Order: sequence, then structure tokens, then C-alpha cells
Amino acid sequence: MNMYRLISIALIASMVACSCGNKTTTNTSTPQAESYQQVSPAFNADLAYEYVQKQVDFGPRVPNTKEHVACGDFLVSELKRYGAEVVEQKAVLTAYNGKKLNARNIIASYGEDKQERVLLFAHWDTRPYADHDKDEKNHNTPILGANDGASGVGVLLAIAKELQTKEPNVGVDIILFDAEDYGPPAFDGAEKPGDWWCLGSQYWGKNPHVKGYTAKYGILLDMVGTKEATFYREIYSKQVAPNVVEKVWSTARQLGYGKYFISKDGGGVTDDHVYVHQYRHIPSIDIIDYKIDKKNDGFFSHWHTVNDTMENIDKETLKAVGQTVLEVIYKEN
Ligand code: AHN
Ligand code: ZN
Repeated sequence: MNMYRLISIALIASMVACSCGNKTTTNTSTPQAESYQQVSPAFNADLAYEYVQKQVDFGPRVPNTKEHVACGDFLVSELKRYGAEVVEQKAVLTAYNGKKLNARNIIASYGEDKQERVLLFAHWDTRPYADHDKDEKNHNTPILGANDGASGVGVLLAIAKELQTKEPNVGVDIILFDAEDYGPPAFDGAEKPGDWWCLGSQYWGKNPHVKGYTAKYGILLDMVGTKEATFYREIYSKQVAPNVVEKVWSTARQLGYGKYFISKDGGGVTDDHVYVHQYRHIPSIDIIDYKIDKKNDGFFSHWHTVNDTMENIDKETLKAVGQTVLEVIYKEN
């Protein structure tokens, strides 16, 4: 074998070794976008759906009705069953029309000894008026609130089950606020000045269940159940908690739920998160189904109508929301 041959063989051998090495490096240093490693337990969308159904089966959950009391009792007992420390905060709140509402905020805590906490919330009451119904005769009919009320609560109950099974690093508080949807009806003509929506969260904000209660951030789930749900970045959320919005929307994208969590700005909604921030200074966001065409005040087509029923509830949407929120929690360290 002459020198030329020897050098060529050595050269080829080193090229082969090199290319092998390169190949290995390439594979480990540029993971595919799809290979995101989920850290949270699987969210049970069937269970969330069952909980939405169960709430609707009680009938409308309007304060001062027996259906409201029965559903509240059910929610408390389920949260206790899932191992949470539950506080029932009862209060008599004054509605826009002077009516006294027997309200109850339901607060469920996990990992109470933990300093770092995340707050999850939704409203469990339903609106006493279908004031956006096409048929005027329905305007005084209480709504079933499958989406507007029950969907967010259903997702949070299914999250509670996972929190009991696998303890996250952070403490978690779940609050089901009452009397969110007792605002002045559209048929009353002129808007009544004052903060008449979100009475339960306003009360809790001024009277937290734990003195000086605070959390790293808060996430509100409102109307998270319809097939066509689109979650845009809500304006007040972006103002007070831009990093939380980014965290939630990018997590949703990584999990493959970008079709629901749209990385564009939506409108501003006066919802429970506004008061949680205003009174407790907790940066809070609202995951809320919003329509940028702004028909129907920006909400889904059956909003505040007698048609806010189970037919519009879709398990895939519940899954997208529940899994995204779970992932955000279990990613905390
Ligand atoms: C207002 O319409 C002022 N706020 C909407 C919040 C809401 C109502 N969420 C559910 N129902
Ligand atoms: Zn509503």
C-alpha cells in the first residue's frame, strides 16, 4: 500500500467519523417543535364534561333559589372529596336593584403550607335573565349557563382531581365566585352606573378568606366550553399580567392548542379578574371566549340566551383549556 492510498483511507475514515459525530450533534441540539415534553398529568375532559352536565342538571343557579343552594352544596362536597381544604364564604350582597343576594364563594386550597401560590377561578352562579335572547318573552327567564358559568367550574373540578393525585410544586387555590352574573339587564334601558357585575369577587377581594392573601398570579376561566371557542389576549389581562398571558398562550401552542389560544389581542372584559387585581393586586388573566367581530358584545352566539345549553359544549375545548392550565401549574417550580 503506497502512501497516497494510506492517506486517502485515513481521510475517508475521519470523514465518516466526523459525519457520524455531526449527525448525533444535530439530532440532540435541534429538537422538533412537536417533541415538547408535557410535565402535567393528563386532563380528564370526560370528567370536566360530566361536571358541566351535572351543574346544568340542577337548573339555573341563581342566588336565592334552591337550585343554587343544592349546586353549591354539591360543588363543596366534590372539592372536599378531592382532598382540598374548603372554605365557604357566605355573604349577603346587594344587587343593582337593591335585592339582597345570599351569596357563597367556594374556596378550595391545596398545599396550604406553601408560600408560592397560584389562584384559579371561575363563577358558579348563572344569570337570572336571558336578556340577549332573540325572543323578548325569554328576557326574564334565568339561563342554564352550560357555557357561561358551568364550563369554567367543570374544568376546575377536573383540575382539582389531578391536584389531589399529583402534588405540584406550588400551592393552588381554586375559587368558585358567586354573584358574578347579576348585572343590570339590557332591557332596563340606561346602564346603571356602578360595579354591579362580579359581586362575589369584589366581596372576596375586600374580605379575603386568609388575611393578606396573595398569589403569584391568577387565572380566570370564563365561557371555555364551546366548539368554536377562540381565546384572544384580553386587554386588562395584558395590562396587568403580560407575562402570564405569554406563559399561558405559549404553553397552549406547545401543547398543540394554538387554534383556540390565538396570539392576537381581543377586547377588554370587566370580569372577576379585574377585581382580583384591583383589590388583592394579584396579576390576573381571563381566558374567555371572545369574538372579534364584536357581534353580541364580543361573546358566543348563545350568550345570555335560553340556548346556553349542553348542545354547545365540546370536550375538545374543555381539554385544551384544562390541559393548558394544568401544564402551566406543573411547570412552576
Ligand atoms: C359584562 O358584560 C360587563 N361583563 C361580562 C362578564 C361576564 C358575564 N362573564 C360572563 N357573563
Ligand atoms: Zn354571563
